[in-house]
Amino acid sequence: VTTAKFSHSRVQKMSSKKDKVSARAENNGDSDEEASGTSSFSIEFLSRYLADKLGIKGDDKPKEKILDEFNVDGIVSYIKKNNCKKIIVMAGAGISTSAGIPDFRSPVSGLYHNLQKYNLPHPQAIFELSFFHENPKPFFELAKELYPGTFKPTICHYFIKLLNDKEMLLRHYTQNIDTLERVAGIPDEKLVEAHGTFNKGHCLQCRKSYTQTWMKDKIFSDIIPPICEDCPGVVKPDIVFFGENLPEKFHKSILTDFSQCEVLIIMGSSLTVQPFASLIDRVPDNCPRLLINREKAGHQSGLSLFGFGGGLEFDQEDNTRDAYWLGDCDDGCVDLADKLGWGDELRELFKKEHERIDKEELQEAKKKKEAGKVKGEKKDTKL
Ligand code: CNA
Repeated sequence: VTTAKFSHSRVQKMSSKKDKVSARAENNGDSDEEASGTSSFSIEFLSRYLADKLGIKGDDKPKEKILDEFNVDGIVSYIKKNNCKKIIVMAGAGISTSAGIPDFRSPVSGLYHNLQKYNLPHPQAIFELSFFHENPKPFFELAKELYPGTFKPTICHYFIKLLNDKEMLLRHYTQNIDTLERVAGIPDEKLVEAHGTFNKGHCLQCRKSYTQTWMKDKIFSDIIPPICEDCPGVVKPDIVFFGENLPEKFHKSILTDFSQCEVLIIMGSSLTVQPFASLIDRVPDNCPRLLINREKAGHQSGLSLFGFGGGLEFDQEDNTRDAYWLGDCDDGCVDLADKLGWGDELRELFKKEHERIDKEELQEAKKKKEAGKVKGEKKDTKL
């Protein structure tokens, strides 16, 4: 049960490096919120375990069929029939790859396959706090390459924005740190950035807070690592590294959101990072779940790995509520939107927003160029 601590870890690591992961989590000084999140998770975990072991799993009644069809059509017809207004979206790096940001684990294009130049002991080290303390440079060099502000949101981001505009979004839980949800206009109160964000940063020693602009200036001026103005500490963006606690908002929100979820949509995630991956097991038993991804994922959740059931059931004979759509997230979202009757609206929003962003970038570049010219002219006159 101790392995179910709510710090950032990976399923595969939990068995092989079980003790190390628990020890790291325990050393992190859990907040009250985290403690409450942890205990509710542990209770859920224990109750399933006991129910299984004591054979009180429920009666043998056949499970109620929730979806007419186990595909996008089945999900859309469920949403329409039940007028669903409490949809939760869970997302991973796959919703941003079409914007040009690599994910972690895709073969060839994934980040983990392209980190040789940083000379790391192992690929995940770049996001491990212990390694960061030893050598923060690789992380900042990578951050420079992937810095938010250089990319535009995808169709998928605007699909989630439209869900919200139509008052159908209960919450969007993202593992992404690229801030593209914010750029797409998903409001802060509907957004849970489970693995933190580049939006703000803190000094690791004195905790002084820094803005994204301050960090960006330093990183792009090659002042790597950025050093605190008040002490010799390194300033790290508020993204959650392996071994760090997840944000308070995550722990608070999951306690109330998932029990009222009407439909869960999971997009672009391998569902291997815990505790995020196990959230799929927190929705009610009769809540339909749709996975939109290039590959099947989530059919082995945290609980099912321990042999306690759980995970997406689309491959099981007695599946009543789970569906998947295999392919690119953007295509999956367009299909969903078309079937919900707002495909054209989605295409229009995407086009309009991208035009707006392009225009703003052009104006920004023009301003910078003019400012550079003025500086140059001043220099010339001095000379
Ligand atoms: P992952 O483990 O790399 O998995 C990505 C999943 O998405 C895989 O199953 C891919 O097959 C799938 N995929 C990739 N591209 C597409 C696409 N266009 N359409 C459909 N499916 C696609 O990433 P996870 O998000 O599951 O792992 C969580 C990590 C990744 C978090 O800690 C993140 O912080 C981290 N991450 C975030 C970003 C970002 O912010 N954009 C980028 C890279 C990694």
